[in-house]
Amino acid sequence: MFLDLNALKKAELHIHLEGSLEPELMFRLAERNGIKLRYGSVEALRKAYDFGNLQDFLDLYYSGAQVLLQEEDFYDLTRAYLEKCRAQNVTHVEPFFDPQTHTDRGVDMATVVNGITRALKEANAEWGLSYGLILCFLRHLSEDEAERTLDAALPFRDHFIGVGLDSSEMGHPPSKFKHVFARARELGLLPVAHAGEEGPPEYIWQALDELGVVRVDHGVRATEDPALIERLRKDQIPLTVCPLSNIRLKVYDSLKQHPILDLLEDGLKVTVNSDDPAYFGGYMTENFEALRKDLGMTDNQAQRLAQNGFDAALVHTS
Ligand code: ES4
Ligand code: ZN
Repeated sequence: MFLDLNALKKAELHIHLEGSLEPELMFRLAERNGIKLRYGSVEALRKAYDFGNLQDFLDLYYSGAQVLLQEEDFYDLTRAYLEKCRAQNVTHVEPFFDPQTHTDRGVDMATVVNGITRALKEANAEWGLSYGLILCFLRHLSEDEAERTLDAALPFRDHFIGVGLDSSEMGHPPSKFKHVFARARELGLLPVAHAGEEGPPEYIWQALDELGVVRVDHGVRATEDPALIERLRKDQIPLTVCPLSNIRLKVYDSLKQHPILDLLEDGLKVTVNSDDPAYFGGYMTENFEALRKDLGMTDNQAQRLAQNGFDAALVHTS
């Protein structure tokens, strides 16, 4: 008998809350807020989830997020994701959110943070889920806008454990955000960044050496640079790898080409994550199952990958 991957205790370290917005909830929130969606039905919307690259996806992801307006919307979004975690035995989460996607539409930082935090606190009280929230800066916008976002988040400093960097990678290297990350670190926020998803190994070096990241999101293009692989291995820098995401966004043609198990066997601290589960066809269990089916992941490898998720966590609440 195979190990039950749903029952396996897991931690998720790379999930964008806005990327957990399922079409059904999107339609429900659109109706509640009097917003007309470009797609006529849940089925038509799901059909549009056929992406050629990261930017194709981001266009739909930002458009979908427009239904999020009230504190209750952010609460419902987060609560639905956390219920999924409960069903899949994901007992620790460190989710991202993108405040600029909302504040740039006139939604208050307080509305966003309070809705998300209420759902997280509730899940902790109801079933003991542990968590740490990470605020991401949108890298296609300027560093100055990131600085102002950090300012706006300061009244909520206690609600976050870290800062991240996401959105369109190409042409927006980590070095662009050196100053804002330095200030975040001085505030005691732990730095992470997306790097080496579509971008070159050089962006991973920059995330490490210029932003001081303690964990790299994706990082799979490190395989192109042996010296970088050695650095990640020696320093045990965790990589939050997202297998189904990489296939849906055409980082690899097929999961059979995915390097995650090679990286694991090379001694890197790799973890499995869902990224944007509502858009990429699966949550944590589905990502693990895909690795078993297409890459022949063994039960022992599954257990090591799941344990790495807890080892790589930024907060250790027991
Ligand atoms: C993202 Cl897959 C991915 N990459 C970069 N930024 C993102 N934001 C949401 N999902
Ligand atoms: Zn991501």
